[in-house]
Amino acid sequence: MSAPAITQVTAREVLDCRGLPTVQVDLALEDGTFATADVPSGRSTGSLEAAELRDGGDRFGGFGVLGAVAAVNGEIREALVGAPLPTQRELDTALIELDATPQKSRLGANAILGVSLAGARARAATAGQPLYRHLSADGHLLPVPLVNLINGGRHASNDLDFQEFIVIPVGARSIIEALQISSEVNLALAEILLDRYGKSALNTGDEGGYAPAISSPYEALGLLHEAVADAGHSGRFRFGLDCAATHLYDRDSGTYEVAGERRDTASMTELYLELIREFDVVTIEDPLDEEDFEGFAALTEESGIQIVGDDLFVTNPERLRAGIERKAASSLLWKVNQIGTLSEALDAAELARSSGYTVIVSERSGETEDPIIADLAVALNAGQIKTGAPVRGERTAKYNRLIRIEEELGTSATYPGDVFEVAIT
Ligand code: 2PG
Ligand code: MG
Repeated sequence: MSAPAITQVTAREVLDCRGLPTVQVDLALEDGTFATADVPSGRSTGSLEAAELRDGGDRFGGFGVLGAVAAVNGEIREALVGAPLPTQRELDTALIELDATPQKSRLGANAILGVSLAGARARAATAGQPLYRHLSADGHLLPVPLVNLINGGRHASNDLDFQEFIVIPVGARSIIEALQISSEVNLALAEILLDRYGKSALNTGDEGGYAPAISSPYEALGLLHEAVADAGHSGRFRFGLDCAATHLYDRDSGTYEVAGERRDTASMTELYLELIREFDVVTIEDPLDEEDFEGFAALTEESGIQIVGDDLFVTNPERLRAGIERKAASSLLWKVNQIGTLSEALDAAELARSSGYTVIVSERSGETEDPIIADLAVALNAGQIKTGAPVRGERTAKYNRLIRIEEELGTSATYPGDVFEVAIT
């Protein structure tokens, strides 16, 4: 029996958490199924990401997405309506072929991804299954959250150069407990910040983490350790960074700027090794420039911890393959909108896993309340998710969806705990 026919595909502009427009796609089927999906958007983007179509001009400061909306409501609708809902692979291939550019720049990766994700939800809905179960018969692992409690870089208006200072609740037994203790640490952190720096230190960045007026990564990691201790959870957390270092790199001089100091690659490596030793840092994302495969490989080897490629790999299977060959990093940051279709992103995850790399399912800094990455993380049995601080609707939507999935899975739900144990021995 063939799948029910697509009766309508409709896109519109909606707002993301920064108040910028993004694409929302609805997909309806003849059996009454209705599915919808929102497209997220990054701010510290890799230069090789699939191309978001933005309108330019005056509307929304140039960030309008009416062009991408028109692509869905025009060409894409025409190609899909009336035909049976294709498989995910067929749908994504059709969208890629329709666009026919290497970066999805003609129709827009934002237009294409909205349809790809709405298609995934529609298939799950016609099968009467939650998305995580429809994508994987075996999805049972609740991801350990990499909780971003202090924001810097392009996500905050302070002088911290590194973008994310992360606590990781490895000592919890479930996602609900992981979120409880992470939230308690966040509350303790607020008290320390207020006490030490005053009220303005409680201003927050794009992912809901605090953005105190400090510049030293030592100070930021020190604050996280204090907060964990004050909350009474010493030993239950480990620590991580997303340095987003491409955005700190000066190509001409070959140096990075951190806390007012210029550092070459060797000096950055030294800094990281020191932070790892001193602060139990077990994962570092984008420690170096997105083109420095060699530097990534050297740091991966020398540090022995999880080194994560975000701007380095841009969830692109080809780029990831090149990285794997050169032993650059040991983990893939997995963001579907970096590549623009669910099938290609799943290919990247598969390649990472089969090469012994870990996979961290990730949000973008510009999110809506759509929780789809929670389902994707469980479907992939990824074991790790990065979705900001445990505050603000667009972040808690994902955490709250994980809580619900954990409940649905009942006794088969597994929270893996210290996924970093192996990496650091
Ligand atoms: C990152 C992401 C998400 P952005 O660098 O990992 O945290 O930020 O979406 O701005 O690229
Ligand atoms: Mg990153």
